[in-house]
Amino acid sequence: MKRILTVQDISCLGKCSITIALPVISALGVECVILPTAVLSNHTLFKSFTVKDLTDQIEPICEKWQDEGVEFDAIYTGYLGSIEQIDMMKDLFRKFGGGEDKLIFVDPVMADRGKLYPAFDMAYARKNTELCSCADMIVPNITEACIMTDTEYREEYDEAYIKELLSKVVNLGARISVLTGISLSEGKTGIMGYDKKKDELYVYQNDKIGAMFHGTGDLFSSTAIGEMMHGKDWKDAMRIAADYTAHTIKVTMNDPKKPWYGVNFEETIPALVAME
Ligand code: PXL
Repeated sequence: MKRILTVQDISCLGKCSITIALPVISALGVECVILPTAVLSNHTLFKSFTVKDLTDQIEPICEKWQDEGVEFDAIYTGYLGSIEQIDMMKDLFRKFGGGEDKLIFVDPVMADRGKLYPAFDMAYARKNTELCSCADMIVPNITEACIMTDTEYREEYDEAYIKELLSKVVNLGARISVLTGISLSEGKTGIMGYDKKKDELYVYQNDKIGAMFHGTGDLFSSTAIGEMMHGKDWKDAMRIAADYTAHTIKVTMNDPKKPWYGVNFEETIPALVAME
């Protein structure tokens, strides 16, 4: 069985980061080891939140794992709490992420819809950009890609704008760069990615469902990495993750009692498992 280490916060309420990664990756039949960066009462898009920072736990936890000689097939980082934690990730990649067959997957979670998340500033964003340069694969959304490449964020854009943005993101250094949440025609949404080593461009679009929910980026990334651990190539993994995320948004919208803060992924996990 493959083993992933995911490093993100625990938002106790809110259906994001670890509370999505752990169930989704486990359901895909992949062991998911967690390294929580902080415990929050709820994610930061609620009107207020508590945070208990766990930075001082990262090194001692990693030391124990080193003593045990544990290895990971992939390291997946998501929402991190601070600049200091980003620096620690570089060390963690060196300790546990070396070797040709290991995948370092960075989702530079920090912004959406043209804005940084409430807990972050530009100094954090610059550090996050550095972390992307240490990864094998990165999956920024348009806002994150714009921030990382000093590009003007646009609500309305064409394919040329996305291609240009992707080429700038590719220059950050990861082998595979994927832009998420891109719409190349009316009523469509999906991804555009590029594998530098294979010189391979991949575009996938499915129907856009007219609603945005929190946590869908985490759902996409967790599904994609879980699928890649099953030996799916990155393009198939992206397509499955995009389809599953869209399906989950659709199902959530049909629920009159849906919570405002996240998607009903619990309801769609059986469909994901059946897609295997
Ligand atoms: O889904 C991204 C995410 C993860 N963790 C926390 C967040 C957010 C988005 O706002 O606030 C704590």
